[in-house]
Amino acid sequence: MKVYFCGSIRGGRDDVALYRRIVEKLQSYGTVLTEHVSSTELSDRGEDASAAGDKFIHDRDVDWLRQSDVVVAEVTQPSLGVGYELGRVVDMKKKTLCMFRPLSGRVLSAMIRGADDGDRFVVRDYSEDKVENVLEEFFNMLKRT
Ligand code: 6IA
Repeated sequence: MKVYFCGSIRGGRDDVALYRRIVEKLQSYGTVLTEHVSSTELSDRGEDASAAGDKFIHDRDVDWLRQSDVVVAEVTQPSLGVGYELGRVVDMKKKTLCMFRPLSGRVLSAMIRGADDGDRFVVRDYSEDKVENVLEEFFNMLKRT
């Protein structure tokens, strides 16, 4: 199974330790195409991108999105890139889990919360200590469908 993980990069790297935990858990279910999103070496300036270029990153990521079987996004830290990826994914009709932490004090964008259709695109509120449980529930549900 190919899993595409979305998390904020230039939107801010506050949650990178949590992204790391999510990616580690996801690796027990399949290949994570976007492991670099959880890299602590990648800063919010994205300097490392200069060699590759933004067009390369965009085109490669959209291609990976197309190839993926499942998409998991941590959406607490607002990110234009993550929002864009989720919009594309809705059109691709992929199974998608968006994970949001209300304890952050933020309120999730209506365009993400409102896209929940209870089937293909689901939004789950969770707290940091439950991150592995949320992923287990989602992948167990996938096995049943
Ligand atoms: O707007 P943001 O930068 O917060 O968008 C983050 C989202 O866009 C992530 O879920 C990624 O999938 C994607 N994305 C944004 N920037 C990059 C990137 N930068 N590399 C890969 N995916 C990205 C440079 C990385 C470097 C190792 C070449």
